[in-house]
Amino acid sequence: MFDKILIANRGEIACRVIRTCRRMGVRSVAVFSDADASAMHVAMADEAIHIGPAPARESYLRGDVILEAARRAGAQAVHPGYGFLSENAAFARACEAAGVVFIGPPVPAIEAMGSKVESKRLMEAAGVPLVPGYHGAEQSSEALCAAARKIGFPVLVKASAGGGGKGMRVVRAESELAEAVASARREAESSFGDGMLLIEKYVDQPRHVEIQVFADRHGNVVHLWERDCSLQRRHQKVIEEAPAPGLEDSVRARMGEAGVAAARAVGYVGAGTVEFLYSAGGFYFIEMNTRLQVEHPVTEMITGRDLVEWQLRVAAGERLPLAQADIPRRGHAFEARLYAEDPARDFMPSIGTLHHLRPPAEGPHVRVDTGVREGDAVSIHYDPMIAKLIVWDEDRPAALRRLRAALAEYEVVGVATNAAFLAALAGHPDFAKDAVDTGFIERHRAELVPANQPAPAAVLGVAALDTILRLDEQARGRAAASSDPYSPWNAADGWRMNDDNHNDLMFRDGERIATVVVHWRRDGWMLDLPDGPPVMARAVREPSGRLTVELDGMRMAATVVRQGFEITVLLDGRAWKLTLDDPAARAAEQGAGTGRLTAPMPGRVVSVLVEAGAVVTLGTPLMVLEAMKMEHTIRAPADGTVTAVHFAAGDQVSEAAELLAFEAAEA
Ligand code: MV4
Repeated sequence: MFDKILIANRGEIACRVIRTCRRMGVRSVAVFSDADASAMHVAMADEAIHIGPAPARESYLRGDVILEAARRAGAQAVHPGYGFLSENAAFARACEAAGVVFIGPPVPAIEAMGSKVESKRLMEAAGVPLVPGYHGAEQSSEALCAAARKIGFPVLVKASAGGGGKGMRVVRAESELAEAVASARREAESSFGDGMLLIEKYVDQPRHVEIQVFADRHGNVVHLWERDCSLQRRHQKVIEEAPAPGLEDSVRARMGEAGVAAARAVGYVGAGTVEFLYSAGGFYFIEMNTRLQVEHPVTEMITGRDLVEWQLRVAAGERLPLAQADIPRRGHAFEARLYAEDPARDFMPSIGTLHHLRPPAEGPHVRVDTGVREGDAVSIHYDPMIAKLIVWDEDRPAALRRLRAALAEYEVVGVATNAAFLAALAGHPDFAKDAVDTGFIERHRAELVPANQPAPAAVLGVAALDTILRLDEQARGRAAASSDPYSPWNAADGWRMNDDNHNDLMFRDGERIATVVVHWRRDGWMLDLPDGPPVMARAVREPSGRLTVELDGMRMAATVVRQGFEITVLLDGRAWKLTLDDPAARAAEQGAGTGRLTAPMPGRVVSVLVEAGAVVTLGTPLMVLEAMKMEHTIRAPADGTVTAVHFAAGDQVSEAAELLAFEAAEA
C-alpha cells in the first residue's frame, strides 16, 4: 500500500478520498487554488500544496503543475476523483512517465472508451448488447443518411467524442435528417475537435441503468450490481438509487455479466461504470465511464464496501478483496444531490455564503458527503453542489421515507437550493410507485417546481414569535446591565403607558407586506395573522437556538436565521425568506427617489466606467458585472449625476447590493 497519495481534486470527492486515506493510514496531500485556500478538503488533508488561480483551467486542470506538486510532496500515487483530469489520457500517461501511479485505468482503456465509435466496435466484438445503429468509419453525409434510413426513424445522431448530450440530435423524419447530420457535425467539430458521428435507433423514454465494475491487475473482474440514474435534468443526475427498481434478477445477472465483459474487452483495471439504456426489458450499452462516479455511495451502501479503498488496493497491485459470488446486495439506497441553485430561476446556480448549514445527523441509515462547512462560499468557479445525501434501509419504501426525512432535516441559509425540488421528487407518488424514466422531471416539471407561494400563516407566526423573543432577550440583556433592572423601560413585554399591550410587526414576503399583531397575554401571546381568527401562541427558545412554537395547540420546531432585516424561517423542511419591514428604513429608501442601482444577481465587478460626481445621460454605461459567465452592463436610468460608487473592479457583489448612488436631474 502507498504511504502517501495526492488528491487532484477539491470539494466533496477530495474529502471523500481523504477520509478513506485516514482510515487506512495513508497520508493525504491536497491541492488547492486561490479560491480554496481555506477549503474543507485542504483542512482535512495531512498536507496541501497551492497550484494556482481560482479558474479550474489554471489550477485543477493543470496536469503539469499537479504532477510537480506530487513530486515535491513525495506522493507515490494520484487520485483524480471525478471530473477535472479523471478521464484525461494525457494526464494518466504523464503520471506514468513521472513514475507516479495514476489511480485509474490504463491509458489504452481511457482512450478506447473516450470514443463512442471505437468503444461500440469493441463492445460488439465482446458480445455486449448495443442499440441497433451505425458506427462505421465511412463518415460521408450520404453514408450516414443511408444508415439512418436503414435503421428506421426515429434515430439519434451522436458525436463519437460527445458526452452530456452535446452533439446529439433526435431525427424523427427523413426531412430533418440531412440538416441534423450537418449541425451535429459542426457542433462535434467545434466542441470536441472531432466530427466523427454515429447513428442509433432512438430509444424513447429509456431508463439509465449502469453497472459498477472493478478489475485488478491479476485478471480478476467483478461487478458490484447496478445503479438506476434515470432521474436526470438536462443530463445532470438528480437522484440515484441501487438496486434498480423492478429489475428482474435474470436481467440483473445478464447486465452484470455484460458489464464485466465490457471491462475485460478493454483490459480494464480499477473502478469503472458501464452505462446501459434499459427499455421494455432490454438493455443496450451506451458508454463506459473510466472513473469513480459521483453516485458510487449508493453501491457502497448496498454492498457494505468502501470503493475508494478498493481503488487504492488495486492501484497498489493487490487483488480484488472479494470474488463475484461473495459480493453482497443488501437493502436499498438513494442518493440526492443538494445543489446551490434556484429551481424558480431555471436552476441557475446560486452564489453566496453558507451562513447557516446543518446537515442531518449521520448514522447507519444516513450519510452526508460534503466538501463545505458553515461559513464557506459557493463561488462561480466550481460546481455548486453542496452535498450528497445518501440513505439506506431494508427496502425501497423504507429508504425513500429515510430520504424524505433527511431532506426535511437539512438546513441551508445563504443561497437558494434545490432542497424543495428534491423533496417534491422524493414525495411524488409516481416515484414511490415504481421506477422512473429519463423524461420524468420534464413531464412533471409544473408539480415539482411550484410557483412562489406566499408564506403560510405558521411561518409568519414563527417569524413574529422569534422577533418578539429576540426583543425580549435584548431587553433582558439591557435590564441586567442597567441600574434599575425592574424599570418598565427595560421590559419588552409590549408594556406601554396608557396603551393596549401589543406589537405590530410587518414582514415583506415577496411582493406583499404581511402584518402580524402580537398581543401580550399572561399565559402567552395572541397573534392576529393575515387570514383567519386570532391564534393563541407559545414559544420557547431551546438551548440549541431552535424555537419550539405552539400555535393553536399545534407544536412545531423551527429554526430562524437572521442577517440584519433578512429572516429565513426553516419549518417542515422548507426555507422561507422574509424581510422585517422597518418603516423608518423604508421611508428613507423611498425618500431617496431614483437613488439605488443594485446588482441583479451575485457576481463580480469587471469594470467601473464612471467616478462619483459624473454627470451622465440616460443609458450611459456605468459599471460592468460578470455573473454566471455573462456580462451585464449597469446603465444610467435617467439623465443625472452619479453621487457615489460603492465597488471597484474585481470586487464580488451579492444580489441586490447597491452598486452606485444616482440622482436624477430635474425634468
Ligand atoms: C440515447 C437515448 C435514446 N436512444 N441513445 C444521453 C447522453 C448520453 N449519455 C446518451 N444519452 C441518450 N442516448 C439512444 N439510442 C437517450 C439518451 C438520453 C439519456 C440517457 C441517459 C440518461 C438521461 C438521458 C436523457 C436524455 C437522453
